[in-house]
Parts: sequence; C-alpha cells; structure tokens
Amino acid sequence: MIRRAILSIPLVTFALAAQQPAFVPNYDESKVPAYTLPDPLVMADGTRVKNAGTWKNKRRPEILKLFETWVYGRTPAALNTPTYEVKSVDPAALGGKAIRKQVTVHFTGKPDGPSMDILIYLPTQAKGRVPVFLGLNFGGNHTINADPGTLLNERWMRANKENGVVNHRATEASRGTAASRWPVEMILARGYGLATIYYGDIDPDFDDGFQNGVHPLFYKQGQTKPGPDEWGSIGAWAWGLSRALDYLETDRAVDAKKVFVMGHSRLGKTALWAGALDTRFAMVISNDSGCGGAALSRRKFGETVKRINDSFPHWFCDNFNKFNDKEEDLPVDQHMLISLIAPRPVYVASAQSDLWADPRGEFLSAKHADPVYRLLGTEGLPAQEMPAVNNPVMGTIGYHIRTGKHDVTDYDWYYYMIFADKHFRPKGCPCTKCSL
Ligand code: GTR
Repeated sequence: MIRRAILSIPLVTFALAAQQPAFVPNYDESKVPAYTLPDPLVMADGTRVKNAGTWKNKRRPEILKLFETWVYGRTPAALNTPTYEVKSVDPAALGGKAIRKQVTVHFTGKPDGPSMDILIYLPTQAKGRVPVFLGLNFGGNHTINADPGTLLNERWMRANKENGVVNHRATEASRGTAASRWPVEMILARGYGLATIYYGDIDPDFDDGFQNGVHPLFYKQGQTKPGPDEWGSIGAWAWGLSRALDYLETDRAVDAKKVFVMGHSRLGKTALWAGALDTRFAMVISNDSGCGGAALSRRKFGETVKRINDSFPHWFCDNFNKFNDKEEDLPVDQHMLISLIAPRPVYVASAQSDLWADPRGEFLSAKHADPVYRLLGTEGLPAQEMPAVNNPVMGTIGYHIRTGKHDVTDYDWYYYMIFADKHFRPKGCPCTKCSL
C-alpha cells in the first residue's frame, strides 16, 4: 500500500503538469509562425471592397460583428435613464491652472444604484469649448494627481501596498501615485482638457462570474452571467467610456466632437474597442495595449490568446477561448480592429522593452489597417517598415516605439498631443509650441 502511495505521487504531479505546462513566451522573431492575415478589404463571401460605401455599409458592420461574436462580446446600448450629479466644481484648481469638475453618472438614474465618477480638468485660459482626452485609470481618480480636492475613490482596488491601498481600499497615501502617467499640467498648458474615470467603478477587475459591475443591469429574466457572445469586462469598460462621452456631450465647456479616447495596457485594449464601437470618439490612442489590443494575435509573440484567457477569464467573451492555441482560426486579427476606427485618427504606441505586448505586432496591426485608411481617402500610415526607436511616424495612423518599459510617460503624451494638434488644432492657431 505504502509503496503504491509513494509511487502515485509523481504520477499525479506529472498528470497535473501535463495538463497545464508552464507558459513560456516566445521572444524570438525567427520562431514567429508563418501566418496569413484575413484581408479587411475582402468580404466573407470573397467580394473585394472597392469603395467607401461598401466599406461603410457592408464590410465594416461585418467585421464589427465578428469582433462582437468571437472576441469582446456584444455590448448593450445605453440605458435611457442616467442622471448626472455634479459633485463639485472648482474654477481655480491646480494653482489656478484648471477648472476641476467631478461628476457622478448614475447609470440607472437612482442615486444609490451603480455609478461612475468622472474627474474633469479643463484649462482655465481656454476661450471656447475644449477638446478633451478621455481615459480610464487603474487606481482611482485621486491617483492621477496629488490634487487634495479630488474625491478619494471608496470602491474595491487591487491590493497595492506601494500605492497606499489597504484592504482593497484607497487611503490618503494613494493620492498622486499614478501622476507620472497623467501629466495634467502639460495637457492643460497645450489647451486640452482631461477626463478620467476609475475603471473599477464600471466593473471591478476580478473574475466573480459577473455579479458586480454593470453586467447584471442587462441580464434577462433568469440570466446569471453573460452568454458566450456577450460582453466581458473590456466590453463593459468600453461601454463606460461611451457613457462618459454621453455626459461630455451635455457639458457646454467641452468640445464633444473632439474627444480623444486613450488607454494603457488592458485599458488600451479597451480604448481601441470603445473607438471601434462608438464612432463619436474623434481619435483613439492605444498605449502598449498588446495581446487583444493592437498586437496581431497570429504572431504568438509574448502574451498569447490562451495565456490571456487563462489569466483573465473575465476580459473577453467566452467564445474567445475557442482560439486558445488556434489563433490561425480567428476570423479576424487585430489590424481589423484598428481598421474599424478608420477614417478617424488612431495612434498606436509601443515600448522597446515591453516584449510581452509585442511591439512589432502592434506596428504591423497599424500597417495592415493602412489599406482601409487609404481607401477612405486618408493618408494612412506613412511607413512601410517599423520606425527606429524614438522616431514617431504620423499620418492618419500614428505609431511610435520609445525606449523604456511598459508604462505611460511624458514622451508618449507629448506625441499624442502633437498628433491631436496635427488633426484637430484649427489652422492659424497662434500657439507655436504645437507646430510639427
Ligand atoms: C498584463 C496582461 C497584459 C496587460 C497588462 C496590464 O498582466 O497580461 O495583457 O493588459 O496586464 O493591463 O497592465
């Protein structure tokens, strides 16, 4: 008996190991498999898309449906009952540089129902309606700047001792801990506004079977979780961005036709999906969004579809699991996500040591979306090859790879604003700082 028991231990261990071998990311370009990308300009029935009308009325809806069904899940429409509660307005925040507004969106109109808090900074020196960068943040609105007037988020946070999160709740020590990613003063000085929301207000970022966050608001009678082709957390976060835009459209100080949705990493994936779903976003910025964001899935470089689905089962729709280790069977790849943003300006940024997010795969997505941008009469991406490090390229698609790690830096923001200037700054603007 004893002998059998001893013998069986390594067998069990082996069986477990065989089930779930440790994931070893591929970082070797020569081991990227040969792959063929689906052509964004060829319909599912083989017809070639030759004009903007066919793109807009046929192919674009077809691609959007494929992403909804197989990748991010279907996103419900807005509820028609939201209310906006302006919690505070300070006309002279940040030493007089900013008007700071804090607005709570009550999704169902009920003051005790699900809600999100938008923090908005607008430059005090602005003459008319202000173009605004809109992005979700990871740690609460109070983390983006040390501003003592910002409301401290009271919701669940990821454990993070360094950032002053205790028992999954923010403390005063959390203020300003993400300031390096949000150069508020620099944004204001260039005439732009910034609006931001804690992503956990919309859906807390852990797998609880979709009982918290906004998903249950949409369950049909008897439904307890989203169906295989219904939205996961990325879908919910993107939905929240659109609800923020609904509010911004009502704010007379904001130029709602110039709202630029921006996000980093998982929130970069979210920004791209939000920009694809909601054409009111005038410009989209993906910062180091990687797998399930800008990076091509078929390259299997760094993080892969299986790995992301295993680590974060709540981010995508359940159908996406069908492509674990079978990226070549996907009816789409991520260049088609970027093409859904066309002809609106889109900027994809990578970081040199962020191999997990596959910088080359992010560039190639931008490049393979170029034919759609050109068909729609825009400049597309003016680069055949991946540009050198710290050499941004900018057409209607922009791309850069900077030195450094997975992060958002002043360098990234500096070029996002140059890109915004290029596309949205009125001609003859007296500002000399922003001319290319
Ligand atoms: C990683 C994940 C990436 C990226 C990143 C982040 O753990 O593998 O896809 O989203 O998290 O959002 O910080």
